[in-house]
Amino acid sequence: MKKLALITLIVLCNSVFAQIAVNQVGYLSQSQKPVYFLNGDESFSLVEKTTGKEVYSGKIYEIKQSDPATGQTIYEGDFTPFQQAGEYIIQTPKNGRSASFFIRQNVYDNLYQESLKTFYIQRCGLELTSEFAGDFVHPACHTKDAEYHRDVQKSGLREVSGGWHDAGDYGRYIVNGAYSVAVMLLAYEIFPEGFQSDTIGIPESKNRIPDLLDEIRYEMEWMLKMQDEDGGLFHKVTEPAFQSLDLKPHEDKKTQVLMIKTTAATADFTIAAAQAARIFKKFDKPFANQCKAAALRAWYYLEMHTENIPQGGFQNPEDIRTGTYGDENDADERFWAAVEMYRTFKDKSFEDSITAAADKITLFPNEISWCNVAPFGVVSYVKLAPNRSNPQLKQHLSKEWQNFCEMMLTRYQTNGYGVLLNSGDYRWGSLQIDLNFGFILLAGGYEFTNDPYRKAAVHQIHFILGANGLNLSFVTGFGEKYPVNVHNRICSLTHDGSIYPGFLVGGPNENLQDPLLQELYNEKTPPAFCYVDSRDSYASNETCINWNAILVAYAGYLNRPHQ
Ligand code: 9MR
Ligand code: ZN
Repeated sequence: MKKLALITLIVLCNSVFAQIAVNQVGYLSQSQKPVYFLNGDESFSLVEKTTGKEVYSGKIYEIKQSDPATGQTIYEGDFTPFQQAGEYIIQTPKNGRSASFFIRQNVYDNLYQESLKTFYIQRCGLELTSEFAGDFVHPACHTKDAEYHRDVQKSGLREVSGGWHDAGDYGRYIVNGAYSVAVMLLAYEIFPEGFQSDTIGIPESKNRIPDLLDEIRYEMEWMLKMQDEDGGLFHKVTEPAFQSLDLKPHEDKKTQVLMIKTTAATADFTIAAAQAARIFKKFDKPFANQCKAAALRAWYYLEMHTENIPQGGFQNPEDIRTGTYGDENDADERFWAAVEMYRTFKDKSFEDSITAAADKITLFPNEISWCNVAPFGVVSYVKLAPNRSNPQLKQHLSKEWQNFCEMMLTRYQTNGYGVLLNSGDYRWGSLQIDLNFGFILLAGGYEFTNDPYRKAAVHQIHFILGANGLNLSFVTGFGEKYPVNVHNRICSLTHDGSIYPGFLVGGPNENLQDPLLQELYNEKTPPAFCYVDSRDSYASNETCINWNAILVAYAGYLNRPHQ
């Protein structure tokens, strides 16, 4: 009860600008510029922050009564026509003032750098130095050889150091690691101009290879070690059970355990390795070839094991209690894998596998995430497969994709704050689900040359950075109000438990899957409010590599020059 009172107090203290929701980082000069209010008023003023001078004023409209996700009645204004670079706030008599924000070109350049840099901060098996990691310096962690779990039926130890810590825990999971790589590589292929920075401040910066690819390579090298001789991938390597939140990475001396090979992990790896084989060719031929050979071996493993192994997806045996990333259905991963194999090897047999896999799956499921990846495969095939590809297949996939985009456009037009999540979609990692929807819509905006798609998609960054019912930017260090008590063990490295900037948190989770959420909320809580900025809320306030992967994809896109 005491905890509850304290948290309420924190929420109240923070609510100086609780009546006006804006993108607290800011808006690109040419972009749409929405603002939301909780009280009706005639008009709003856009005011220069330093001088207090009104530079623009606009009308306020009621747009949404009893929005299902928030229960709020929401009013909207828009200042799109105003493009002058500067720092501003918005105010109205009844709503008070908003958080301050910028309007300028490249307003998300820092967001791109830092959101990508978080992957360096998550690196395992390497000493992080103050030059690059600031307060997050630590000696190399988790470098001891890992033990095979008895289910693997192999003896001895295996050297599998490297890669990124998955999330707030120190586990490393192939499904999620490969998926994160794959999402970022797809974004890089579609919008290469946005991802060229070679100066984000990692050890490989200024080596004339985009830092995105350097960072991805760090994960790829680890994943290559996780591939067995028969081509299959060990599902994960983790400590047996999650340990204290205060355990620093290098102080975790427990031997980590390697779990059985799974087809889901192998399919996800196939996707990433096939992409890497193409993309790294221009920078490092031997490495690209290594990825190519690994992709082929992984693919053969999948051909030899056409059923989902283990049946029903990976589950922990009794003695292991870390994350599962168990996928009930690996057909969508196999589908995307076939697409990437086809694009890399250009062999018709892979295209036949795409067609066969496409028939078995829902191409556009209700959730796009690590266990539902088909839409990325669709985008990759339709946009990037060679011209001579199967026209019927292309047409079929395009049609489904466009239907999805139409559905998303309707959501944008009807949901409060223009979010693509419906009430009911606020699951674990909800914000990333929103960005995934948005990214597929964004790419659709180019495929179908439809401007409204792009606008609705870009709008999601406003939602993530503060234009939402909580008036909160969900990215650490960005905006006036953002999460400060995230669930991530690396916070134990700082004296005040603070976190590096650029991490996207999981976000509101209406399934209340941790004890703190259960204590604070119940089934009557509006879905979008099932969130708490506490390190104990792993189900709403953790960070995770795949959530940041789609943030990097977005920020890179928005960071393209000349827009
Ligand atoms: O992101 C995962 C989410 O979709 C699941 O519902 C949840 C519970 O199984 O697990 C999430 O992934 C966690 C992983 O299992 C372990 N590392 C932290 C991940 C983020 O919370
Ligand atoms: Zn580590």
